[in-house]
Amino acid sequence: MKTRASSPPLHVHVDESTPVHVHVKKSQRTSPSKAAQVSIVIYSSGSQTGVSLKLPSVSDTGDLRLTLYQYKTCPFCSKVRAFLDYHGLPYDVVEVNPVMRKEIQFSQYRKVPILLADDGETLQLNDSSVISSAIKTYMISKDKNLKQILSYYPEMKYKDEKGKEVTEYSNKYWVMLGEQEVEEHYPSKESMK
Ligand SMILES: N[C@@H](CCC(=O)N[C@@H](CS)C(=O)NCC(=O)O)C(=O)O
Repeated sequence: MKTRASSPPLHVHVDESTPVHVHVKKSQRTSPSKAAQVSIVIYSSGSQTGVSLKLPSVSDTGDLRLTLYQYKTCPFCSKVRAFLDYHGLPYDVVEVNPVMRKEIQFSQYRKVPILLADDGETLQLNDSSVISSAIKTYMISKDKNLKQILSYYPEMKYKDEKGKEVTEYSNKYWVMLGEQEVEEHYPSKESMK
């Protein structure tokens, strides 16, 4: 189990030419309500130039319990861990044996990463891009549950040129928001990049 939440809020004072590494001590899983918002602020010659990184509070995911099925060395799994860590979301990890793959026997989708997300009902999220886009959408959307959000990423199966069945997901690179949410979170087109 991992959490990157820290308390009190962390401020790092550096000048613009100083590289800085921030290590946040791992601790036991905290309840969402106890999780702190983390912001990293860059100051130049004593004056605040702006917040460079503001992570949403863990409470934005409510009681979502996450379990990541992965191969440690898989780059797509690493991408998902980076996403979850960046957002301070706690998750359990199940290491999948790449030969037997017993740990993902429950799944018809035979690749990793797979994320099981439980917000009262256990849902299976496949594909690193779907995982990041769907969880980000969930964090922003106030009025949709995860099941509704997953319906925006429908599965498509097709055969490639060698006749092998391939599974893909529509909209996987997109955070799926309503107009009002876009205005609130991405006020300029620049900030959507
Ligand atoms: N498009 C997928 C690709 C996932 C993928 O190809 N994962 C590899 C491991 S790095 C896998 O599980 N391959 C099937 C296998 O090992 O049997 C994603 O972004 O998650």
